Amino acid sequence: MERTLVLVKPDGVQRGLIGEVTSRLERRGLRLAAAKFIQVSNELAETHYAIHKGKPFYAGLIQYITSAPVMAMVWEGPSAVAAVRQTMGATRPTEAAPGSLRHDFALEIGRNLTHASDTVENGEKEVALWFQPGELVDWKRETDRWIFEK
Ligand code: IDP
Ligand code: MG
Repeated sequence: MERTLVLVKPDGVQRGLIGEVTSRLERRGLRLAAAKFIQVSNELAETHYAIHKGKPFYAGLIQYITSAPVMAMVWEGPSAVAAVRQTMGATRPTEAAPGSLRHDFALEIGRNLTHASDTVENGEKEVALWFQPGELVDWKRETDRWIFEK
């Protein structure tokens, strides 16, 4: 089953949108596999965003993600990576599809509410970076067979 890392970033937490994000992923049919509410260290922020090191927005991005707690979650399901990215919307909120979270709740790229893994490979890496294996819950949901074809 495909897994993806989702973060409700500090702006989403401060604005009381943890429930909104979680609710949209639940109602889409994705299955929660892990969750924790944490203050992100500089070290974790820098490892997570290593790919953006050297870009003009990098320092601000590290400041942003460490400025208040985040809600970190692992969601799973068929095509979970693509499905979650679609529910979040494009990185720049003014380009996000109407109905997506970033369209409905954000205006600026530097305050775009959420993180979601962008590829299956990065999903696996990010889940391993943010969660210990024992923190992932392996479970069957009563509704799985009505949402997952196989
Ligand atoms: P993603 O979060 O949609 O995967 P990425 O391109 O991986 O987008 O960028 C990571 C995060 O860095 C974005 O979500 C956003 O918060 C921030 N970011 C990206 N580009 C800019 C920018 O041009 N200015 C400010 N922040 C940016
Ligand atoms: Mg990204």
